[in-house]
Amino acid sequence: MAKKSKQSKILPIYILNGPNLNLLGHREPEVYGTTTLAQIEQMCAAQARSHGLSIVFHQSNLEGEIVDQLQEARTSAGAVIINPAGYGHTSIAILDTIQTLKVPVIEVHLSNIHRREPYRHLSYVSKGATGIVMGLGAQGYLRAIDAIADILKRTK
Ligand code: CA2
Repeated sequence: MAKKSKQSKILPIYILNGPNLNLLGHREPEVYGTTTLAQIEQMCAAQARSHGLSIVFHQSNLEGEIVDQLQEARTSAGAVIINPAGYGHTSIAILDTIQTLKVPVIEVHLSNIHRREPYRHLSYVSKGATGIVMGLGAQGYLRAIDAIADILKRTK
């Protein structure tokens, strides 16, 4: 009789992006760079593939939609990367949902929020994050994927 395989399916990394990140590469390149969100998605897919992983990539301007995507991640994601954008500084609802997750969560910001206006220095999301990458531009997403690959390898 064939042995039952113990190999479990590796769930995708959910990469969630908050409000206005759909404008990346088109406005304020001096602050956020010239890479578009579509290019970041492609770069993330390639980086995940290099680690044998896959991604589900979303952007939303709506807080409730991000909460819904995080709730979906509870059962469908192996890890989460989130750039909450402006909601990081305001949304206890997004933090509450992140705190229900049992998988690694990496918060990403393109800019170093501590070098910017004081109202950007607090991120509620950070309280629920496993780790944070900021100030590295679009490369920050790739470093977050590397960190997740490393965490998943060590906790397998
Ligand atoms: O540095 C980051 O990644 C931020 O999360 C970006 C947010 C900002 O509110 C956070 O403080 C830091 C803003 C995203 C808006 O992106 C734009 C892109 C192009 C043009 C205008 C906004």
